[in-house]
Amino acid sequence: MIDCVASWIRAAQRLVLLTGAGISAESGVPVFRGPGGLWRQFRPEDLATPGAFDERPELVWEWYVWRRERIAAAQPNQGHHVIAHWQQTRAAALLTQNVDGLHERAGGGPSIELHGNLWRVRCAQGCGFRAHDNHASAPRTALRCRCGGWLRPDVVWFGEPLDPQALDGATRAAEGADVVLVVGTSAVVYPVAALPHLARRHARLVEINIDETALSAAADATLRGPSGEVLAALERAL
Ligand code: BV8
Ligand code: ZN
Repeated sequence: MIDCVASWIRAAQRLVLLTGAGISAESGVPVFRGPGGLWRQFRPEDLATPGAFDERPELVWEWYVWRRERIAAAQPNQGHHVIAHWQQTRAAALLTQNVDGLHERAGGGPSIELHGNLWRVRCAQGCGFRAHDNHASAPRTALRCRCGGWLRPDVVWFGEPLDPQALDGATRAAEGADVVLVVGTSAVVYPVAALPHLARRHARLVEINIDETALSAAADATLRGPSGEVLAALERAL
């Protein structure tokens, strides 16, 4: 199956990759769902919401600081590097749900970060302030904006709309793709989980995952295994 998918990639004019937390797992960054996805007794759905931040901004910041410290200690793995290589050599479009910035650190160039990036902060009161904020261990208390409001991580929480430009760009990429590789996502979070279904009308849809997911039945090919190893094997077969 590796050789077959490699032949589809070789022939692709518009290769699109959609990634989720699984691609960062081999870098030691915990995924959201399944074993290891919990922080203390909280699920991501408990903390990644505007309501949780309004009620307990310090607790939500503690979760993000814990994640930043894990991510700062992590390195992009071979899966990130293969995708970066394809962005540069095959004009591959990268759509990611990940907010860890590891794709960017792998050096492939611009991607669409559909759920934002936890290395950026923005004003929660909406004064428009937004900035990169690279220090991993932000003060244990939540950060204050110059307008007096809270600063929050510049990510999309549950119940919040995605950035319209990002979603529009990702939708056009999916609709125009001839090969879509969906890597390391449980494909349960919408509207991103709908993107592969937009593509499958006319594109080859390939799932790379260690497990069965909500998308598996719709895929033209599923490559079961750790994404870093599978992507490296595909690169060797090209
Ligand atoms: C929206 C950013 C509408 C923050 C995230 C009720 C109320 C409100 C909304 C809803 C509702 N019910 C449903 C919804 C919609 C909701 C949704 O889809 N919920 C789901 C849970 C049912 N969606 C939303 O709320 C979205 N917004 O709908 O707004 C709207 C419109 C207009 C006006 C107002 C509102 C916003 C969704 C974005 C939420 N933010 N994260 C942060 O990260 O801190 S979601 C979170 O899940 C992450 O971004 C993550 O990327 C994303 C998806 O998870 P995965 O990446 O797939 O990770 P997961 O752990 O699930 O899976 C890992 C996979 O990797 C597994 O399959 C595993 O097998 C595999 N794997 C593991 N290791 C490896 C591997 N594969 C390969 N190799 C390995 N080594
Ligand atoms: Zn402000």
